[in-house]
Amino acid sequence: MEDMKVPSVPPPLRPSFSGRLHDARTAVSVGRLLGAAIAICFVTGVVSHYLQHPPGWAVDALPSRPVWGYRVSQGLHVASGIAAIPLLFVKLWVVYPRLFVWPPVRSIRHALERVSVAVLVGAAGFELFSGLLNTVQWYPWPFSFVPVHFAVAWLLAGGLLLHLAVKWPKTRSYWGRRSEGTVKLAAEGDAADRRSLLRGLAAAVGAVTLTTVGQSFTPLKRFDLLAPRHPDHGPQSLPVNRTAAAAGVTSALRSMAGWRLEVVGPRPFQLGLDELRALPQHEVELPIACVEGWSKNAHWSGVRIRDLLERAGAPAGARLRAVSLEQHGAYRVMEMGSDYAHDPLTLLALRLNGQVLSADHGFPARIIAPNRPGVLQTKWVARLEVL
Ligand SMILES: Nc1nc2c(c(=O)[nH]1)N[C@H]1C(S)=C(S)[C@@H](COP(=O)(O)O)O[C@H]1N2
Ligand SMILES: [Mo]
Repeated sequence: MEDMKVPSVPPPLRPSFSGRLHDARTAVSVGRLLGAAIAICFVTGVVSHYLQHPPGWAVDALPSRPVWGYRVSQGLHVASGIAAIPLLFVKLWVVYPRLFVWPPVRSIRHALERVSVAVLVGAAGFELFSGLLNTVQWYPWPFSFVPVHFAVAWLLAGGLLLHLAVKWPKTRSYWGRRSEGTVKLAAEGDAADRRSLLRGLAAAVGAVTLTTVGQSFTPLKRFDLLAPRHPDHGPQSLPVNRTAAAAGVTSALRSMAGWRLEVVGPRPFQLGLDELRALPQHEVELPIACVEGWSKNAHWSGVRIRDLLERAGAPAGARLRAVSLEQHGAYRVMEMGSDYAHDPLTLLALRLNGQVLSADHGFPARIIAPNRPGVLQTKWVARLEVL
């Protein structure tokens, strides 16, 4: 590769690289796998963001089907992000000799290219690192995760497109086995080393994927050794993200005798737990799909939200707001568009997997709706408002 040529008179402290794997063909082979992982991660991340924080005009346009849509999309988001970690390390190892190119800046174009690579590497490292820590709910930084992770994702996407555009002529000449650059390198006899590196990389990606993907892809749950959640660990065979104790609702739950669901609308009303149980009950099979990557199907039963809306005199197309007993916390208030609110599968659930909801799963009543991020499946519901 032209810009990796050893200069005729190297400065004294410049390291020299003799390994054959720092070549353009290896960079392209690893880079396109990394690019594919980042592309999946970016698209699913944008989907997740807009399902959680839809702009006002889009609230009613979000679809409540397929019921498993968010589950698959967010499972892919976290799996592709985790797979990208070994890919990024190997890609950086392959190209790091370029840090020492001499002279460090050859032209304005070269300087801009190096700056854009720095932005790309920084953004990729930040996204994968912050995302991984988010899956274990560890936030060792002063900013709030969601907006920053979202903003830097655009920086990463832009940086990646720019990088592809700048490098395209060269990338193309090393793309296939028969490409001109590859053929030239092969004549120098390094194909076997490259194959070993790529096999090792495939093994690493396979290992991190296999030991984490079971958190959302239940057929592989036996191998779920490294993910923070296991689909079978939790009360009533369902993991818990935030317990009743962590949400500070345990004392409120102790005096549940006085609990009444308040429904606010053109014809407001209140119902005690026994009255809710006396209404027509519906059963649904729907997943909780946490934004942090774990998901699991469960069997829910309770009252249809649309029946409650109708009783409150909600006009057609009305939206819904649910407010939790929880006093603090980002997820105590939730809104849903009319598609979700009127879906026959959207329930105010009272039972989970054949039992009364446990405190950690949202007793006395929680929201469960199809194709929604877990953060919007509000627990410990106190009030429903017709909007
Ligand atoms: N009121 C309230 N509801 C909540 C939460 C919360 O912190 N407070 N956490 C949400 C998140 S992040 C998830 S993934 C689901 C988890 O539901 P589960 O604990 O029943 O599995 O509940 C959601 N509902
Ligand atoms: Mo969650």
